[in-house]
Amino acid sequence: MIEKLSKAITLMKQTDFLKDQAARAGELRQRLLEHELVISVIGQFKRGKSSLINSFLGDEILPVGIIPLTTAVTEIRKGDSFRAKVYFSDDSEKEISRGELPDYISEQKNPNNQENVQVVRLWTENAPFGADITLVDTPGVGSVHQHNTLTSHDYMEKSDAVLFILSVDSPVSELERDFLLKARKHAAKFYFAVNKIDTISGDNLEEFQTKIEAFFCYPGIHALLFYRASHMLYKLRLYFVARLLSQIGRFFTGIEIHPGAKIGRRLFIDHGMGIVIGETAEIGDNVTIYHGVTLGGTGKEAGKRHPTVMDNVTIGAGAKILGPITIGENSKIGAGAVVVEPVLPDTTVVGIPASPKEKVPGIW
Ligand SMILES: Nc1nc2c(ncn2[C@@H]2O[C@H](COP(=O)(O)OP(=O)(O)OP(=O)(O)O)[C@@H](O)[C@H]2O)c(=O)[nH]1
Ligand SMILES: [Mg+2]
Repeated sequence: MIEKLSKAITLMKQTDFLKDQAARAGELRQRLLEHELVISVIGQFKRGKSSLINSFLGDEILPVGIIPLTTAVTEIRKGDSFRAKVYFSDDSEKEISRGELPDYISEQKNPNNQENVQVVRLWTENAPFGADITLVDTPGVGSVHQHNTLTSHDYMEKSDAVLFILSVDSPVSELERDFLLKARKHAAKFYFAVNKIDTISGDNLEEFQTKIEAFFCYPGIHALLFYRASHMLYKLRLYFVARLLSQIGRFFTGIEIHPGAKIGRRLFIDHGMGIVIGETAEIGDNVTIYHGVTLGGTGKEAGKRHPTVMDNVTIGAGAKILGPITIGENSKIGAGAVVVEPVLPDTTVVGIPASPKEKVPGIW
């Protein structure tokens, strides 16, 4: 393996445009040579990252607390006995005792990392893994201290595996969602763990699991990830690659979103299968779409051929919205409706062709 990698690096170095890849392959080769595997524990502040590592080590070694706490990265390795060393940004280093650890890695003692700690390395005989593994505790993502998020992001990039910690306090926050979306090109190395399940009842735990499933397992989420990537390529005028990626997304999710479509924030696609969204379709924020929905053309128009769906619209299963018409804000389209005329804001339409329906309390 190492030999093949070395040959590939030599070849890559011969071309200018593969320089980055050659450097990355060089790092990987070094890691393989050193038998080093880096596993980082990352997550929003206060999710219990440091606590989890402590219980893994069976030792209250890392400081934990109720206000955002970890301020600098700690790399933990197996050693014969406890030893810790601080590495500063100016390349100086210092051996410290166990009692001094909080002076460098906790926000209270080292606010905003004013000590300019780059990393603290500690060796402990309690590590239940071999010397070739490094376990990394990182500062919380999204606390008021922005440097913490940046540090976690850096570590996410250089780790071989990321244990992303969630907690039952709140299902998945906007911060976590943003972090994960930005990290999606590293998705293959992510593993998830949920903390603090002792704090809620069985019923609440079930509710939490349902919410989490919706986030991680629904094809709608995956379809949107494919769409965001293909839309970016489309904007770069890489039309063929964009379409190709979109078709791969369709194959895996059963949802076809043309890379040229414009989609706002928090689109929720429930069940997903059989959804088609055309090239010139536009979707606002907080829209919900059920399976079998088409935002299509009639075949008669050129240019803008597909619908515009404004904010907060819900489109029922199997509804077909055809042509360059606008569906006004807060409207609802009944399941199976065929909509060929514009729909006013705050209106519910049903039937074929769809027409406004009186509000029925408890149903809409
Ligand atoms: N009940 C309960 N409390 C927990 C659990 N895990 C962590 N905690 C508590 O949650 C608080 C935060 O824990 P930390 O381990 O400091 O969290 P962190 O993710 O490292 O926080 P930052 O370093 O600030 O990002 C502490 O008061 C812990 O005692 C758990 O599984 N159950
Ligand atoms: Mg911590």
